[in-house]
Amino acid sequence: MAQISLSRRLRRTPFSDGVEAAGVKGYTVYNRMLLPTVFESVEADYRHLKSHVQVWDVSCERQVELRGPDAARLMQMLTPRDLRGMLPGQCFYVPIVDETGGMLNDPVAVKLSEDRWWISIADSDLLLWVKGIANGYRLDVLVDEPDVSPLAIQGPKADDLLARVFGDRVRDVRFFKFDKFEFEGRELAIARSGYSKQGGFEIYVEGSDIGMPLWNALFAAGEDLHVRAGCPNLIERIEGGLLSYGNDMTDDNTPHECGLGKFCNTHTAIGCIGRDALLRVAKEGPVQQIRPISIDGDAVPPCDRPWSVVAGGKRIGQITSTAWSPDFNTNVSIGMVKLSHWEPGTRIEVETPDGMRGATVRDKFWI
Ligand code: THG
Repeated sequence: MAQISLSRRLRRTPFSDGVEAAGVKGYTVYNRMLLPTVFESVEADYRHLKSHVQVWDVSCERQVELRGPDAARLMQMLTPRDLRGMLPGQCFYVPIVDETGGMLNDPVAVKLSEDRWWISIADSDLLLWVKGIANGYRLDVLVDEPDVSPLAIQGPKADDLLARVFGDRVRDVRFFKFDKFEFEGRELAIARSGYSKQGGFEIYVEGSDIGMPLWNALFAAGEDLHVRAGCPNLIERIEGGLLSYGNDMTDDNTPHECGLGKFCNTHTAIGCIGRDALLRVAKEGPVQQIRPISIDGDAVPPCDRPWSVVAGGKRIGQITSTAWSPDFNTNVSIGMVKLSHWEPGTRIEVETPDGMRGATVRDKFWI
């Protein structure tokens, strides 16, 4: 394989020195930043994630900060999720939509205070959209990208590792809430969240200068817990049904097509820019939707472009993510399927690069 050429445009992270020393074998580019994809092998990393604890450099989950009297108003303009009940110290998974109801991003919103928010973004240029709205509506709010880099601690031993570095109080942080903890004289927000179903935390590392000191402290404290460098794992995230913006959905899809209707309160999300468009489409209901799909046979190749899904000679959808699952002994997949074929148990065919394969629509993801 050809190499990727590094330059200023492809940003390193505060933890890149640690990631390289840990022997990273593969990177992807996410928000114009390096995101590790493999350390030992995708399958070995998966086994380790499910057994021990990993430290993930997810700096590429950049923050869009909203600060000022109109911060809460601006945040509600971006999403059909009703934010009125959200308190400081909470995190919300929020679909972000444009004026047509199309998905622009699927970030985690972090409410620091009434007038200070972070939007922890997936891979799209959300900062530009948010700045455009703030300026176009003449809102009293500052919008920028702060020097904040998330470091995820994921796996069954995540509580034990973080308790050693930040104290036992970290065990009390509840799912999708955060609290502040001190490291080298700095107050850091630590949330119980992360892009795996194995449990764990995300540390919002404020100030690049403490990146490597924190990285080193975690590895020194966790030697006997078998702590390793890791990264979002393709197999585990498909088993868990965690969506990937740009892969599983784009701005052509509504949140309802993505199965994110449970994170929308379109009727009461007054001010949301996509509200009218979403009210129109929600009335009819989506005609295609994301589904877990199991592809028959042995391991299929990586899915680097959508694979057509067919039934009765007609195209009825596409597969956008797939991986061989050792735990479930099948190719776990995420696809978008038309209404006529989305019932659980429906048999379909997938055009893989290796030829046609039978597949089954499932009722739920694997974990
Ligand atoms: N953490 C943070 N920022 C992120 C991600 C993250 N930004 C990029 C990307 N990931 C955004 N996408 C997601 C997708 C899924 C989840 C979070 C961000 C997620 N979903 C849970 C689920 O579906 O089970 C829980 C949702 C809920 O119940 O609220 O965690 O991972 N900081």
